Amino acid sequence: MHPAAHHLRATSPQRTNPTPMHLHPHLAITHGPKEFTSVYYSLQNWRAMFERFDKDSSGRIDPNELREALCSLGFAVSPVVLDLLVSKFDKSGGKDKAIEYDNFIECSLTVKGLTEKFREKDCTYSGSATFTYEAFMLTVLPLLAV
Ligand SMILES: [Ca+2]
Repeated sequence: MHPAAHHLRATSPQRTNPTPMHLHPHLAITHGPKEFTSVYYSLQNWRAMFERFDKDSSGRIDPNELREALCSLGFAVSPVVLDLLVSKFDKSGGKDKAIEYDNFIECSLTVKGLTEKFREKDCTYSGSATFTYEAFMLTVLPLLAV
């Protein structure tokens, strides 16, 4: 089991927060992905979201399902990035080209964190931003999935 899963299961199952995560852009600045999950999202919310996006009920999120999931969370990624995400978070060794529940949460939070950090530097939403080496490292390192 991934460490993030332990973290999630430690939260109260009664806790609910129906507000979509992209409406809380300020929260990711002070919380890493895992902390964000434990504080603001219950396991039930994630499970419901996973089941909603797992259209074929395969128990895994394939690239098409992931694209729709990320889109509905407010993140439009290119096919190349989508492929990279699936191969990075598919912990089955890459045979299935699909992401299991725990890794889907981690994937979503990583995309959210990275996108919001980028948007801090891309205030006009041009899709382009300038980082110094120092700023880049400080931005990306806390969000790397371990
Ligand atoms: Ca599926």
